[in-house]
Amino acid sequence: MLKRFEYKLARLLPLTLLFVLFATTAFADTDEPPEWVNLYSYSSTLNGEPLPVGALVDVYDPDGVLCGSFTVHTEGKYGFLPAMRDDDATPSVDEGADPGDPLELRINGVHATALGPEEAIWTSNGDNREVDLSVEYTIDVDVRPLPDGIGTPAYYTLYYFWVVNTGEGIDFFHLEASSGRAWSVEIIGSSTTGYIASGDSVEVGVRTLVPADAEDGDSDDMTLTATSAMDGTVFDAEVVTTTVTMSAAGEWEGIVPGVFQLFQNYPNPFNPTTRIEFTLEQASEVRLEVYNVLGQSIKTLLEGYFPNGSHEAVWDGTTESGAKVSSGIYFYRLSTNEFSRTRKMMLMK
Ligand SMILES: [Ca+2]
Ligand SMILES: [Ca+2]
Repeated sequence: MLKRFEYKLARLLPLTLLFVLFATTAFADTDEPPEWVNLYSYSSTLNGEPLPVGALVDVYDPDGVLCGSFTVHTEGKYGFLPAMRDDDATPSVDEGADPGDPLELRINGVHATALGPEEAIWTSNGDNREVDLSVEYTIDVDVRPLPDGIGTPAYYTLYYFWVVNTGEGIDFFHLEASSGRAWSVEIIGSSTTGYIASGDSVEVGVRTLVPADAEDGDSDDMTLTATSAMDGTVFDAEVVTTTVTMSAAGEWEGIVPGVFQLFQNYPNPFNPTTRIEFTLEQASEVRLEVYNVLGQSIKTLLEGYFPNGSHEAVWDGTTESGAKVSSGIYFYRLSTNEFSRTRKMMLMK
């Protein structure tokens, strides 16, 4: 990490200041300053197009030691990228190349072909070597949504997506969520832009606010789109649908005006725990139970006399005896002496 940090600084500071920095930090215990060879290019490509901004160029010595790193900030170009020399004063640590060593360059983690005009070789300290690079690799990102959800007017419905890099190199993506009915959509818990290594996945939460004037049976199609910054490929998610439900009486499900409100559990679907919130207009006896699809009570989460205000319970997907339940639909029921309301939730393992 220290080296990466120093390489980043190397782009920002004049060489004189850099020299002082190295001399007073990593190399404070020796008299010799570090040595490096600068690599650079005005014309490098990824899949035939100019190297995109955000691409990572790494240089390795023949021992496999990462001895330099550069993030592209001008399309098609990289450098100066200092490739560090091994420090003779630290024989037990290999910091990088020895004079005459061939260097390997990788772009986004994938081996790049060095096209010249000069060879990628560690020559002698302070040399600047122009090495154009070319790399070809497949870029592919899957966006995998969880199943459709059920929304309630004026409440958020939460979804999780997995963005999976199934390509061969590091990708650098942008995320955008959109609603077919222009309902409010927000990406949460994740950056809308970032790097993702080959084979890795990131979890992305998206929440949509169901408008207060939505009607029973209304539905909305929400799409999460990932765009590769490496070649502009657009990867669409399968569409996720929110369907609005209301109680038979025409009141918003879960809201009993003047008595209590029972909110949709969060997150939903969930694994392994979910939170259930409710508010009481006045202090009362309350019982909060979880039921299976057969209508059998499997756990009592809360029972007793509660003051007015907000309360919450957490369900960890276990029964009264502590057994873990299987994936599927469950219900939670909040009851007082006079009223009760039931809501649906989904455990997904
Ligand atoms: Ca050394
Ligand atoms: Ca070495």
